[in-house]
Amino acid sequence: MSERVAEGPEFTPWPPELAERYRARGYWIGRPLDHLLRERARQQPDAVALIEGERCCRYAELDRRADRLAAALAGRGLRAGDKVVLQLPNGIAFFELFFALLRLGVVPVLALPAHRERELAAFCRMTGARWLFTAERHAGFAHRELAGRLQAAGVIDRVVVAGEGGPHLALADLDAEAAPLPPVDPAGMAVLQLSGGTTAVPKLIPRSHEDYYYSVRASAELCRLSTADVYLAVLPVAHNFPLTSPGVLGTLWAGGTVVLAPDGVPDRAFDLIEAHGVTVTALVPALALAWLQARRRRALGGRLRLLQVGGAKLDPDGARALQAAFAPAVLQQVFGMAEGLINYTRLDDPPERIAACQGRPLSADDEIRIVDEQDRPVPPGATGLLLTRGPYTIRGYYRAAAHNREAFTADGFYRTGDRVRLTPEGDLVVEGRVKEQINRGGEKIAAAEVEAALRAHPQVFDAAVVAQNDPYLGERSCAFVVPREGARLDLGTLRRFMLEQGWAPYKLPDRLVLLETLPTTGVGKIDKNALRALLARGTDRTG
Ligand code: AMP
Ligand code: DBH
Repeated sequence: MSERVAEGPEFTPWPPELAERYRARGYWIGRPLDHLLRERARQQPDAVALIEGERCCRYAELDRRADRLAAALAGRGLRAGDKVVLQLPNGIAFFELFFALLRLGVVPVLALPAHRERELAAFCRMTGARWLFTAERHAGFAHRELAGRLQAAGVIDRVVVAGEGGPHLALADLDAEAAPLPPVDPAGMAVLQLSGGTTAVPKLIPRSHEDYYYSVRASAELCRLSTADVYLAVLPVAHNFPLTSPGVLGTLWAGGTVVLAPDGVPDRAFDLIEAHGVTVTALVPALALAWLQARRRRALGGRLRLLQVGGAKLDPDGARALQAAFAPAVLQQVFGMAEGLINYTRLDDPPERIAACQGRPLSADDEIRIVDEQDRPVPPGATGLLLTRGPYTIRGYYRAAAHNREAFTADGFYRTGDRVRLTPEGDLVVEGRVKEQINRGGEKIAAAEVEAALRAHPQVFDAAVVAQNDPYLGERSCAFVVPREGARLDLGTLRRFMLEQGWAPYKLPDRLVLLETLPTTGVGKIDKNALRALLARGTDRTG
């Protein structure tokens, strides 16, 4: 396995002949991503762009604030090409900073609010980031104190806090006269997205201005977003789905209004849908099922027209129940990845078609191949591994040359690790996965990362983590642990250990099975199929 950190190029460009095609077809328009805000601020300065609680921010205000913030950050030494870590919950501050950084050509790593010192430190180590933009508190967690610890440990130099800064800079105090900035290269990196990952060291996804911009525009067109639309963001906006599919950025491109909610708790979300005339929102299946329960006990007024569900597999029965409960809103299945490719069911597809598949590629130039283990195409309709390349799918992870040789084919197709089949109508159905990952209600967990975290415990001899089916989350994580001689281990101990070690809470195992040895395959690798079979049989000893 390839676990060396920080070797290889930051960004792998597309080959010139493909880049030329993507330009000729109008996908790449040679504009930096912040152009979408600039244009709208010029066309409709007084329209409301963002709403957070009682606060609202108009297009011109957001545009001006981003310029002033960019000037202030430049004044404090941030320069084009620098990397920073952006970790903010859903709110106006996220987008002020997001656009300010884009304008400077500073590349944010889009951390999730759930990330803790382990993840944040890894992002800094991999990118050389010295700045962290974070919240004071969010969802009961003191982010500002965590930032202080990272600073004391020398992981970062500068902290900017949205809220009371305490010993750090407060975002509100960063303000300077807007000044002209050097132009940003549209072919260069705009953001570093996070991969759900399969390796012990997380992988970062470099998205260029023009490829990201294209996926946003094409997604907004596919969903027919207009100035009349109001998008409700309940998933964390750093995530590719609510950010770009078409998400917040697609809504801003179309000149609509975005309502930023701290979470997706059904009653609060339903109130927002009614109060703001929300037309579009995006959920993961687990949250969609919670909304379904809520919908059965309360009415929902308003003008919701599009309910997107993605990030993990939505089963056909769940899809049909959502269609019935939220009619006349149209259900849309979205099967996407931060690496690029996004599949959507179309708004006009018959309801049964929408319920039965995960959509089809966004772009006419998304190339897909469904292959067997030897990369040979499977017969039509058969299940195989999904490979893809196209105008908004990366050609390489950030500084991960060795891993890239495994994750991409020689001709540049990304190995998604998803098992899919193609229906006669040309839709994709997700049938499973070969990558060693747990998809916990849409939150992806790399098994290798958790295994390494567990092996660090002094009483753990060895560990293997697999997914177990869960009626609510889709999957949950189950850790098989071989304790050292005489050790006494239980789930609570290991969960506390991982928290103390600074891991994001969603990565803690949901279940523990203690074994005397881990089963191995003929070549001596841990046999995860045997572990999954053990779970299926239910003959284990659980802690
Ligand atoms: P990431 O690479 O972390 O952005 O996660 C993308 C992965 O999430 C995909 O490769 C799929 O494994 C999974 N995924 C996303 N959307 C869906 C969906 N609608 N149905 C099934 N799996 C999905
Ligand atoms: O799961 C994902 O990563 C995802 C799902 C839907 C995604 O990145 C997207 C849409 O853009």
